[in-house]
Amino acid sequence: MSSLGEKRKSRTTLKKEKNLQELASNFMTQQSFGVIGLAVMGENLALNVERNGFPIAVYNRSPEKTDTFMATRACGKNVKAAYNLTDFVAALERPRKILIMVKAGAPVDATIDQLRPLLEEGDIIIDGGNSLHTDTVRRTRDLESAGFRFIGMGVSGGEEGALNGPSLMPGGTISSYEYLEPIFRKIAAQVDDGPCVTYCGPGGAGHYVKMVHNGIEYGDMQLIAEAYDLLKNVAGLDHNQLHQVFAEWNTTDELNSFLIEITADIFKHIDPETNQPMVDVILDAAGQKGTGRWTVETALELGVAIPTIIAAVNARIMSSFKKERVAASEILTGPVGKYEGDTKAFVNKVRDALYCSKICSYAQGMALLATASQAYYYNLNLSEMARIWKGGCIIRAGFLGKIQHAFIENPGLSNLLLAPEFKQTILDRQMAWREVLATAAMQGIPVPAFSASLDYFDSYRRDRLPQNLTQAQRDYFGAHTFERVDKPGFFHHIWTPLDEEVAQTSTPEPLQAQQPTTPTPPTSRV
Ligand code: NBP
Repeated sequence: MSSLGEKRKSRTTLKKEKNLQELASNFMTQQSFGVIGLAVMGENLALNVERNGFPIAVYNRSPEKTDTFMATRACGKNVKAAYNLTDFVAALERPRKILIMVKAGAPVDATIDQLRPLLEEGDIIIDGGNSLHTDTVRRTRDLESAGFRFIGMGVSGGEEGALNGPSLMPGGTISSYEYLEPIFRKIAAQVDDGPCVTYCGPGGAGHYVKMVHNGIEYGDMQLIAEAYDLLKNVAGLDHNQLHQVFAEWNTTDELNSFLIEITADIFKHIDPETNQPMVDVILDAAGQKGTGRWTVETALELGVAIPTIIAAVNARIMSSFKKERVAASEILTGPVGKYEGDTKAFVNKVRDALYCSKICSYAQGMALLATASQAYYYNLNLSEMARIWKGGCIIRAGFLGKIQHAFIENPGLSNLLLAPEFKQTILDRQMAWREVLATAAMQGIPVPAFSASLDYFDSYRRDRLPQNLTQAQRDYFGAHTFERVDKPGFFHHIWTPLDEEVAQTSTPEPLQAQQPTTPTPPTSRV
């Protein structure tokens, strides 16, 4: 009896001791990755990292969010919650790897300022939000000069991508990236030729690439919206037919993409309150901020033409004047005639116009990346940029494989429109594209992004544009000088008697009509 009792006792004691050991080891074990910010992106990325075998620690400014996360989605997972940054930092193994997923701007600086005194040399901070690339350059300089490591990383894919595999666009010091690469490669979306992550370049390269990605996303969304407008208001398709057309387009090599797929799905949704198609009860006023506007600003600064993306940002701005537009619609009339053409043929022409416009939009985005790469010494690999956008992100599309291929074939390609497959596609379809725009104009349907794309194509392909007249005007009113088609140098023409008077009284060297002047680049004098 006594030996059985002892056995029983020792078994119970052993179990208790084991539990205590587990508890103690759990307490002592440090987590391999930390996430700050448990909103949509942080929460899902945290779960993605944990699912891929990296125990995580989490912290959010408001403790309620942490409580909810721990009680629901993190329940039973290898996640440690911290309610202050000291505990959060203490929970992480060294060198600490901390992903900040808070609202871009001042909250990122505030978080870094609070973290800094708690960190040690070599610890790595990753800013995964949509930060402005110049902020990333500043933060990299500040943190790396103090012995910390910093990675500015664009993340795309929304809630679902963050959880199941986003497209990751990291930039910063290469050695810091290499340290994190095994984690990034595991959590990124996986496509046929690898995970959707690559080192973009130094400093703000990752956030720059993400910003341009978002600019392209603006362009794609506007082009799809214009196609919808034409199909609905010119071809007269109802929401079921719209669903069918977009679903069919999504099966094609050219248009197969996440955005076309969700567009097809959107038309199936019915508003439970009114029984109307959901899309018809949504207010037609879109916001624009951050990355879309920044893409336009940087393109203007670098002198890169991105008319389709600018048109997309403008279209959102115009849409936001809802009240004013409603009032104007009572006063400013336009064509009211019904479209008399073949509807089926028109739908196919809209598809062609959409694809040609999309090629032009991506040509602009890639040209912007190429110029920024030179200006900021990013050394971007454009085929890799296209590759990492093939999965996980909002602009993921079959067509990105063609762009990847075009830049593999010719890494120095000056414009995507010159790549053989894109050139031929546009040459084959341009008449359909032009017809769609002509119909839109005659029907009074605004198609700013379709038009901007065609203008881009026509401007790019013409050997002579009317800016000879612009140069003449600039020289006329401001003596800005011009270059000639037949000899090098900068010239000024005597356009008016006043010009002549000025030329004669100027000392010591009066400007003569068509005399070469100091070669100042004309663009700097606009
Ligand atoms: P939000 O951009 O909505 O930011 C909310 C988070 O920021 C919360 O955790 C909030 O804490 C925290 N926060 C704020 Br607001 N001010 C703070 C401060 N001063 N100090 C510390 N924390 C602060 O979150 P999100 O939508 O998950 O996006 C995170 C980042 O990822 C953003 O830069 C966003 O642009 C980018 N992004 C978002 C998406 C998307 O689909 N949502 C996609 C790709 C990239 P609290 O709970 O205490 O208020």
